Formats: sequence, structure tokens, C-alpha cells
Amino acid sequence: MRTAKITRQTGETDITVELNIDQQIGIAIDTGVGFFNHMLTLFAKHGRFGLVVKAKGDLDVDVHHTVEDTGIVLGQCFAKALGNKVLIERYGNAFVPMDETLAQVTVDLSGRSYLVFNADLANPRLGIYETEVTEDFFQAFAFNNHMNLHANVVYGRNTHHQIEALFKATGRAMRQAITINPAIQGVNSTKGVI
Ligand SMILES: [Mn+2]
Repeated sequence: MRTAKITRQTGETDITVELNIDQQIGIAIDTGVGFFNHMLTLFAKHGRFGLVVKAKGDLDVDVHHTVEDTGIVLGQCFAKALGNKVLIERYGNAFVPMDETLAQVTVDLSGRSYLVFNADLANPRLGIYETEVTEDFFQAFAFNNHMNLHANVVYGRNTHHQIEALFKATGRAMRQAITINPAIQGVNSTKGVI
């Protein structure tokens, strides 16, 4: 069973993430940020991940530290749970529509960190969530899981729909990429290591 549990404490945040990528044992998300809880719950549901997140951050400042640092710990948990990545598919791609919005996410668990993020988010705030931190979350997640993450809103109007479709698509793309395929010999790279 591929699992990880990591706690990270700084002067700004105190975050614990438990991840199980082989069994959706439960989803419980508590970050103090309603919209962000909604997004992480969707990510886990559509990725079929077991995910428990407890994040206490300095929300009296704003949501930035809490959201970015949760991305760091979630990325670290994936890296730890995946280990040497033997037999995994490595690549994943998903298109997810939500009403008028279409999002497309492609991932490569390559060992190299890169984020491409294209989304024109017209509404700056959803509840206390500041929508610009969406890119910061994906940056932190991609860099701490040493992966290429291309997150694109192809088109859309409603900012809630746009971000929600991105998180769902990321969950689905990650599910593909971490899937074990016995037909693969070693790791899925001619270099022999990823
Ligand atoms: Mn929603």
C-alpha cells in the first residue's frame, strides 16, 4: 500500500497530510478555508485518493501561507508514497468540463519540476479564498512532487467552475499517472530512473 503521512510546522502554518494512493479509505479536509476544503475534497474524490488534511495557518494575514504550504506537504506526500516509481504509468491527462468551463491538466511524474498554468480568473475572491493562490498551490504541489504539471483552463466564465474543473482534472490526471501497469519494465523511462 502506497501511503505517506507528513507534518510540517513553520511560524506561519502547522500542517499534517495523510495520503493513501491505493485505497480511498476516507477524505477529511480541514484547512480553515471553505473553498479550499471544497477543492481538496474534489481532488481526492476524483483521484480516488485517501486524504486527510489538517492545516492551521495564519488566516488573519490571508490564505496564501495556508494554501501554498498545504501544496508543499501534499506534494511531499505524493513523492514519499510513490517512492522509486517502478511500474507506474508516469503520464496522465484529463479534460474536465463544468458547465460552461473546460479544464485540461497533463502531468508527467518525471522527477523534474515545472508548472505551466493558464487560467484567466476574473473573480479575485471566493469566500475568504483569494483565487490568485490557485497558481501558488499548483506550483508548490508540482515542485514538491518533482513533476511537470500543465494546468489549463481552455475556456470558461465562472471562476468557481474554472478552479473546480482544474482540481478535478488534476485528480484524474494524477490517478492515471500513479496507476501501476505490470507491463512496464522497471520505471517508465529509457533512462532507467525518474
Ligand atoms: Mn463547487
